[in-house]
Amino acid sequence: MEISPLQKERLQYQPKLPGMLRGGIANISVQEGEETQSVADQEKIKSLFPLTYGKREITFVKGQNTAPAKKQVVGVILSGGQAPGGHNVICGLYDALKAANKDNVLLGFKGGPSGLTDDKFVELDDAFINAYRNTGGFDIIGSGRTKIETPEQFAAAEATAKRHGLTAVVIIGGDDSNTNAAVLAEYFAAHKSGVQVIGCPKTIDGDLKNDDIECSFGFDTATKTYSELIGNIERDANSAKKYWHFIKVMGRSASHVALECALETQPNICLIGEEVAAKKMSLSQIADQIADSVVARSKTEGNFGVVIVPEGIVEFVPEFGTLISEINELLAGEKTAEFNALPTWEDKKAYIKKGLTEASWNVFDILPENIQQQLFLERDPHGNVQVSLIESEKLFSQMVAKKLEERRAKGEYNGKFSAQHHFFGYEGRCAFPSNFDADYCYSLGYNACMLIQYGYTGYLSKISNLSKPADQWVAGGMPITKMMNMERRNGEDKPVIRKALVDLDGKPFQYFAAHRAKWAVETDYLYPGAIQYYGPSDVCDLTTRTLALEKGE
Ligand code: FBP
Repeated sequence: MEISPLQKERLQYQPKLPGMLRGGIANISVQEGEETQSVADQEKIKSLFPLTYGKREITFVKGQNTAPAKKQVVGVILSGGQAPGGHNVICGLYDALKAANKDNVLLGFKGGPSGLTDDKFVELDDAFINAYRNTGGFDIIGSGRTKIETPEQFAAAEATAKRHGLTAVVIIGGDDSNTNAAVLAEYFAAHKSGVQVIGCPKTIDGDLKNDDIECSFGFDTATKTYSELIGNIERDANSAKKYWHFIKVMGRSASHVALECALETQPNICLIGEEVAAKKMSLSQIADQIADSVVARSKTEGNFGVVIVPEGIVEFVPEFGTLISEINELLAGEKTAEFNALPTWEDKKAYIKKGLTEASWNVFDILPENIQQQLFLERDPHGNVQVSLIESEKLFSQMVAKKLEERRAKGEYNGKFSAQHHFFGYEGRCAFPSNFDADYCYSLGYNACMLIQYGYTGYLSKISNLSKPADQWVAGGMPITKMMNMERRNGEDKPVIRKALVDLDGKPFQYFAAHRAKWAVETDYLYPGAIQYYGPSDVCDLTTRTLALEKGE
């Protein structure tokens, strides 16, 4: 297969490991720390995870490896959305397994968790692995969003494990997938199947983080990719001075991606969903905030600007949330068919008006018609509105246009407003991992092997001190149950890893809040440029602004 010159070079890149993992497998010793407890709902979580709850924190140190010599047959799964660096987790895991014992085996289960239940696998060897080093994507074995949750699925996973003599499974995934890893670990422990389960923290959304996990992998590369593009658009906007660009960025619920891109590019406006919710802002207030910037800039800088909109924004707008749940109620069960059978959009609107409260109808009524219709397009298997399909970048630009015409009529605005729309999501999920993600991911995989060797289960591979150079990184493990609490999901209380939303008191948001008034009016754009893989370390190994600010740097 033909490969690009950059890919050829990247295949040769040797990822950096934390200092304590650099002396070879024989020289990695373990230190156990404090016993742990879950972040909340301790009694409940303990009762649900009697065998894996409360285990100790783990740190690896330089020293004599005392792990029992045992042949390992490990299965690895990529779960959920792609994130740059996933291949390197597998490469790090493979290299450590082979360094420990060349007879160790690594099986890649294909297409996500269903690969384990359906026993679809490939045995990974040097030739296979070498073609994927430091590359983006999850195509090495594919990914999927199947959740292992029914008794039949657990039994099928156990049968696969028995068939191959698996000693461990490594699940590379986000909060839901690692919640699943904890449940699977407990299941295997209860069935005395001898299979350990280790998780690795993945998601470009950056919402799998807490006191122990400083960031999920992929966030660094994805936000750098989006920021490069946003910077390029800013420069184009500042050159032509004729467009307002509305840019939606991925991040299903939390706004970490939008915030990081704003810190890297200093746009005129960046909406943060968590702030919208905290201040209970309405759609109209948000549109006014953007219109204020448009009006002010039209008088000084010109009729151009850049607005970043997080993908999950509308869910954070309280009145919109209420509208969506009323629509979900209104069309529950058979009522969807009744609604779909109505011949015209006008008939449908009349049906909706009858079924909504007055407050929600008023919100619905001010939406542009294309957005109104998007609310009734595709629905998920539970019959809910798929909020991520709503083109919120267009929603806000259309609302702003309306606001500006009102202001023009009052003599408050005399500019020209022309909008361009963009959505940056998939283009960032499979980029060549930045040096940071390449190093971090390789270390996560290598470290997962150490956790397996030392017999741990229900742990998340943990690499910390990430804002420092890699030789100062700290390798270890954290029981997944420590990160869990009880939450209501689909009408039931479920144990889940707590999702990290943007902390409005945290330093990244505070920095943004302290500067945004100036950015809204002036042209203070920052142009980060493309990810650099070769060159000075202060460019190539740079971490995110979010991580640096969180660490007080
Ligand atoms: P994960 O949480 O599985 O990492 O996926 C995150 C994400 O990339 C979101 O940013 C986005 O909303 C979603 O996946 C898109 O999912 P899909 O690939 O199924 O369209």
